[in-house]
Amino acid sequence: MKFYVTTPIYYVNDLPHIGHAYTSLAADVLARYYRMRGNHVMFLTGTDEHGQKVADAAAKRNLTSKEHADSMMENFHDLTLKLNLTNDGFIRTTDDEHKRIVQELMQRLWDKGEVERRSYSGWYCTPCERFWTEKDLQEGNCPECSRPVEQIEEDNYFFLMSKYAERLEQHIVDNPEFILPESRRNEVLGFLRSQPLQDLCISRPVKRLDWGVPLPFDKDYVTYVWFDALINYYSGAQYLAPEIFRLVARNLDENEDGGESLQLEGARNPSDVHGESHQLKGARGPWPADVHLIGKDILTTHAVYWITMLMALELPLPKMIFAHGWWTIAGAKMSKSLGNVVDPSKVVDKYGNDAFRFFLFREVPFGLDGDFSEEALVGRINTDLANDFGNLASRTLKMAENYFEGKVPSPGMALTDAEHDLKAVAEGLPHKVEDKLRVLKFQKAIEDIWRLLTRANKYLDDQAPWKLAKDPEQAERLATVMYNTLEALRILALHLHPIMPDATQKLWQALGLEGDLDTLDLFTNAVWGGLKPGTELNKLDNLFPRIDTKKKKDKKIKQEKKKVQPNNLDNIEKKKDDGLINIKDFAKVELKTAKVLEAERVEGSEKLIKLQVDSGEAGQPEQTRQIVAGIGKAYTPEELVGKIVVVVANLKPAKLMGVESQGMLLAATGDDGEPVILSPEKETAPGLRIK
Ligand code: ME8
Repeated sequence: MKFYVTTPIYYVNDLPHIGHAYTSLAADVLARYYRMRGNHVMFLTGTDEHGQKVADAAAKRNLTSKEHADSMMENFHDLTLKLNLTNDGFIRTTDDEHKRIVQELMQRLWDKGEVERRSYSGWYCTPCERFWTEKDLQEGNCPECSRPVEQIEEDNYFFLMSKYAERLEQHIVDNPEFILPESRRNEVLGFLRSQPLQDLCISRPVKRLDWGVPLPFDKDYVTYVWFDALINYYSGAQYLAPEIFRLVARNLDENEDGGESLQLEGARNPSDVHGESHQLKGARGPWPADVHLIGKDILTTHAVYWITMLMALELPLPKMIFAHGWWTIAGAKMSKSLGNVVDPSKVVDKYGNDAFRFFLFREVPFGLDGDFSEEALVGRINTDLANDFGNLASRTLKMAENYFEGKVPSPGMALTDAEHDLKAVAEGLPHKVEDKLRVLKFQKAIEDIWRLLTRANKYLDDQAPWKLAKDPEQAERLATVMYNTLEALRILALHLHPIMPDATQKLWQALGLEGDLDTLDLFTNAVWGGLKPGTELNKLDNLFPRIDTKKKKDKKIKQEKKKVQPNNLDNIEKKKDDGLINIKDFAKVELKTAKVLEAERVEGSEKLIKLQVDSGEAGQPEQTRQIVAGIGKAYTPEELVGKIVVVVANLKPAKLMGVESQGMLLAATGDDGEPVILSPEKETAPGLRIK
């Protein structure tokens, strides 16, 4: 099977921002996923370098258009490296090979009578590079950018797009997944049904704009930038296709006279694509695209111009066009003038590539608009990645190290419902994820994967290996529990790899597994029980260190404290001589429930354990604090994670053995003199006030 995914090629008139990163990352997730499903994959991205906008941007910098494009494309190319994209090619519309193919296709359209020369007068918007009719205009201005338009009369070349209107509409009706999401499909159908489709002007006279691909049949004109740009999807599939596609094509050539075909699975024969025959060299390569990923801003150019053009060229049509939603900042469009453009490189430098990728696809359903904020990103990192994922990995591996000398234990034969349950969730996962990713429901796929993650965390909490470890008779049960949790982690690493390639590869190695996850087959590897007992496990650094949101808040609190009047009675300590305190005094002590997120021993101390606890108000963003407690002789760090405890939340921070404690954990002293932690009688949320 093959899978070909594209991103828009980005204009080199500006710098990349998180919107560009979003589309490219979505393509990368798909490319990685389909590679892991055994497909020959092609993933293409690149830059759109011709046209008026680029020529204008170059003129502003006193550079030639090519000099400008050469320097600006670097920013987009660098971003592919920063985001760890696995694109197979990076196409530039100034590549000689691309220009040659544009000319080849334009000549074909001309020869087939799909293009006509006409005298034309109309309203032209220079920044949008589009002609408008009188009735399109809004208050005399361009309906797209609201800028003034000018009346232009000239001869131009027109693609006879109108004659494909019916066929296009029928194709969209017959193929419900051709344009996704459905709202965008309806938008295109609405557009086609509301007005007759016009022919499209596809040339610009050189005297007005010379920065473009010359028309092969008239040297006084260049190709309209959108026509040149859209062809990248086809031209790139010819000259930038990974070697494997060329091998397939070569093998087919050698076997043309009826010898046994060496055709790889899914590689296409020129005559069996959509039942149409076409002669272009390399047609047995990745074409047609399986998914064109675009933003909702460029839907018409793709769903209407590009598709009718392919129809006219008699080339196979792409399988799907997916137009995703828009990222805004505090509800506003990103723009230089507002100064709110978010540079994806900076986000990656600060929070890591995996966290950025995860956030983009977890936070907002692909297809809908979303608002980007650092606060929301940090929330996801601390909750989903540090608490749920990182924690499961680190506590499981730590326990395996402590209880089984860092080796995968051999599970016992006796399995309980808990194991059957965990296994069933894991076994259902590959097909669930496949169903979601087929229609690009990234968020839903992540939710499915998280179901296994949550189940594994619960399994660990319920089975409490730290308790089993204390009882030699439970040795077999302990091995079973640890084996199953490690196995769940292995399945999680496989499924999360396309979304978080770095963290999952680290986890894979920590599980003692070999190979590059990118090259492994997902379905064969995701069979439950793949982990071999006896495998040496490796150390794992914290996959997603928690981001301290407290420092910022402390600063705020300090500033507010300064405002408190010194003669405020509430701030004056009153001495009591009877040893009793009144209710007001008690009310000053802020007691809260808190959830233990992480726990580890303070180095060099038998007694002290350092805890990260969430003491946030219920329903509010998480508030984490570090508490050092002298409970190390009675409790192991592993058994503390997940527990709801009671803390004094407004105690002045103090240092214990050099480690800061921001509060106190409440514990009673048991009969044996050892501490017994206080917990609410029923399972409660963290952050509840105790009064
Ligand atoms: O339109 N949110 O290039 P372009 C989400 N060269 N995605 C966004 C976004 C945002 N705020 N802003 C941009 C062009 N994008 C043409 C394309 S293709 C043959 C030619 C993404 O640099 C989204 O994918 O303006 C959008 O479609 C694309 O960047 C536009 O990039």
